[in-house]
Amino acid sequence: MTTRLDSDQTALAERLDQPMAFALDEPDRQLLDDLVARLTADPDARVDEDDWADTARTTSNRLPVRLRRIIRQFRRDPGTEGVLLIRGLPVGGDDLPPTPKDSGSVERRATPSAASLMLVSAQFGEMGAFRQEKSGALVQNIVPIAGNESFQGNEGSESLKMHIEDGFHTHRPDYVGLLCLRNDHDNIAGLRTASIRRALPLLPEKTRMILREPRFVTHAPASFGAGLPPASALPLLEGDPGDPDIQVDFACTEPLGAEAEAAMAELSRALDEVACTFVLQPGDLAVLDNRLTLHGRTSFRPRYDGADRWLQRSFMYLDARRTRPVREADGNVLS
Ligand SMILES: O=C(O)CCC(=O)C(=O)O
Ligand SMILES: [Fe+2]
Repeated sequence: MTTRLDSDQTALAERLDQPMAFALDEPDRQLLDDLVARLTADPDARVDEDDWADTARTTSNRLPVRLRRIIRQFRRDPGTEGVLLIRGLPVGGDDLPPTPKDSGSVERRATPSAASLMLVSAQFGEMGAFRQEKSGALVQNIVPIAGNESFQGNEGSESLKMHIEDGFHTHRPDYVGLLCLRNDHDNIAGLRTASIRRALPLLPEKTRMILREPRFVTHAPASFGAGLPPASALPLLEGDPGDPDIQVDFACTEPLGAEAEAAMAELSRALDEVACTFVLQPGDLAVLDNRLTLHGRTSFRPRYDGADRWLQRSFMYLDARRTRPVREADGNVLS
């Protein structure tokens, strides 16, 4: 199923089994512009400075009530898709600079898009980033990099396999935010999502049982670099057998033995069958429940001319105490 997000918003929200969606109206938009203007007033402000992040968190309480209400609802029950789509956020408009071209690109400056992303993300949970990935920056640029076309990571442009973000990590984020600043030239790059809530009914009990056993090893993705301890065998499904959490990365998870391999292939087919594809437009923020919903990307053709696809990403945690042992000085960076 492909959803072109320039289609009629009401129809999108009303269709069954569509992600929860929210579009800012004109008064909301004015309020957002005002909050973003405050957070971007100082040209020397840096997103990763504690003071700025603290101000963004406090300011997020002034977001439109309707938006805060749907976020609160999504946190309690992320629906069948595990995706909340928020449309119409300010991302810089005509003043948007060229799409970055450097590997490992992050946004340290308090730009309008970074401010929008941090404001909304702060209502989902506490912000976090990994020291080993994208240098621990809270706002990470997701852009195609010349020479990395076939890379199974966010710098590639060939199709990216479905994955839970940082599935190998004990402290993987609870939510992942992907904010579109600029789409690809051909307007075809699609964010793919698939939730275990929709795929589970397609799996026989025997397969579910195997997926609940520690017969799968998920390695760290290439974006994490080397130097991590070896991964141990874990289940792919955990929690309530009728409504489990999922942890798998089809580029990095290794099944142990033929039975586990067959079960993982069945899981992959079931997820493909229920997958949705979204062609995000500038100002669209997709928030994924990373316990339930995998994501990937269809292929596209970058030109490396400064006008390529550009997303910004954030990671959110529901419980700051859970990650405290790996956050030095109670900061936002996990190591
Ligand atoms: O490019 C995309 O749409 C998603 C890339 C991705 O998986 C990520 O940034 O985590
Ligand atoms: Fe990802």
